[in-house]
Amino acid sequence: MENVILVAALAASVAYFANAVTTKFDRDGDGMASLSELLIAYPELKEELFREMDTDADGLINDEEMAIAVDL
Ligand SMILES: [Ca+2]
Ligand SMILES: [Ca+2]
Repeated sequence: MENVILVAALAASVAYFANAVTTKFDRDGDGMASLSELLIAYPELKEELFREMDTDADGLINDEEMAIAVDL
């Protein structure tokens, strides 16, 4: 039971961290990071890598996709 609580707390903190990261990149306030927004922070970012991060291929990195990316 304690493990379940620990995992839940861990997942919540990762989600919070990813949300903070996404918000940090977000310039237009839509809560998601576009390729151009990420390029401001990471001019070296390859479009190929962005496409890999963008698992639902909508052209934007949401919190969930950011969480997967930062967990690499
Ligand atoms: Ca945005
Ligand atoms: Ca996406």
